[in-house]
Amino acid sequence: MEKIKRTAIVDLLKSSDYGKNVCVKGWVRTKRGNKNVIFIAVNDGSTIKNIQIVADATKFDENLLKQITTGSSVCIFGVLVESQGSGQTVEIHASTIEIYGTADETYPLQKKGHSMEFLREIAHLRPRTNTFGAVFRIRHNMAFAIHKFFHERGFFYFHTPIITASDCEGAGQMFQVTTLDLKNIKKSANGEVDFSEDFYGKPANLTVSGQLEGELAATALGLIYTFGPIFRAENSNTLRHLSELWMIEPEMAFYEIDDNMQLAEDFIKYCIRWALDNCSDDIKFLCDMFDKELIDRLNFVIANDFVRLKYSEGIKILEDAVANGHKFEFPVYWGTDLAAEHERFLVEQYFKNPVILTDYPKEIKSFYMKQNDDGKTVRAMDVLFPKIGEIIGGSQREENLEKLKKRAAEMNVPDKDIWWYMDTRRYGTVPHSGFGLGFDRLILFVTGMANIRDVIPFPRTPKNAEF
Ligand code: AMO
Repeated sequence: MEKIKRTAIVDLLKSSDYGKNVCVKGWVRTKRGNKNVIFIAVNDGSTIKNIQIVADATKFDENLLKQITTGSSVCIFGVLVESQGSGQTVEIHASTIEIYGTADETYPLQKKGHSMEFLREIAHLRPRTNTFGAVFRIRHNMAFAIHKFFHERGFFYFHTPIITASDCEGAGQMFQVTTLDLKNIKKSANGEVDFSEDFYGKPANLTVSGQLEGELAATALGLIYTFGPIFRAENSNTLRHLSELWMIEPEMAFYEIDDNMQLAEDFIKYCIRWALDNCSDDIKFLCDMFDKELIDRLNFVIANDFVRLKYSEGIKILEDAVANGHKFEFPVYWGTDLAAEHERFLVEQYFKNPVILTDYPKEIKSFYMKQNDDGKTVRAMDVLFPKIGEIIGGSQREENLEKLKKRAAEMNVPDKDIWWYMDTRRYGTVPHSGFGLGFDRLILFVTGMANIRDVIPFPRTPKNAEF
């Protein structure tokens, strides 16, 4: 007999080929029944839904049936049948059952309703839960939507390096990469480490951003984006910070700040629309389980224009709130870097809408941002989101070589580290802009999860690099 190939459960559940012989492979979620009939719920990860297997208990070996426990893996052949029970349209009446691997009572995912903290301790197994299956399927779909969005608009995916010898982005502390023997470091007479012996012959780090190299590409290919892991060694133990995160950084020649803002808004809305259209089962599950307002919030963001506001106007609103008795933990004044509580006040209480805040004081932003004529502010833009705070940071770039050099010197960025970056301004400089979207924060928003550690398979945070 010709061997029947396995069909994914997502496809079986859509099928109406009643009477067809099919094969399903997956992991047992639950088993119930009596001495005559057994019902087994099997999941193979292709969808949040299980398929129900119905087995005539009298036709199978008792020992085999005993081994079908939660967590065990099975290969089942049977006939696809229209289901009589509620909750599913089809089921499989089993003819043969093979056990690939058993799972005994020590399998940690026996009961329903584990805490998120407990599941983080077993991050190697948590993808087998409904919640994490949903989150990681959505994560995949978001990555796909991102490539699709940029590809459709003529952007090129450009690979920027993960190891870098320059430390000029100033976005956060860096992880050093070295092959030096840490137990036996050679030092010069003045106590400095001799990096000539190190792998690259000089200090090297994991990158905090692909932007600077992205600008090299944009000033050649026009429209590019990067999408990869970046690393920040800040000691931030919050619900929104990772030390290893994924970032998307588009960079566009001939774009000014308004074009940059429009792209950022279109981009986020496209991704959210994609999630609603293509991950509806998973989003509905997360909405029902964790965050009843999730779907409404996603639809709201798509339907409404983001507010565009200058930093100075934002400060004014916050100062007025303080004058009217609103209490913030951190002080509000022109020149301060906004804290999450300030950003969330603007977004969640004042405008009740995503906000793009622009034209920040130059002192709190990077050297490469385009300087405004007022001499005080730069053409920066941060996109602030409900529940998340800052989801995007970006700017129009300073394209004038002399102005850029002056600002780099003021901010102590050594010329020897960025001579290659300066060449973009030296030869055929153009107005250009870009931004960085935190992929994990986007997933946080789209899934409605509360903690960024629960939207990346294996989170890296201070004192935590298990698995
Ligand atoms: P920035 O430093 O603002 O921009 O970062 C861009 C976005 O990345 C996300 N993000 C983080 N997410 C989780 N954990 C972290 N530790 C973390 N740090 C940043 C946020 C943030 O908005 N190259 C510039 C942008 C530019 O001007 O193009 C950059 O790196 O969502």
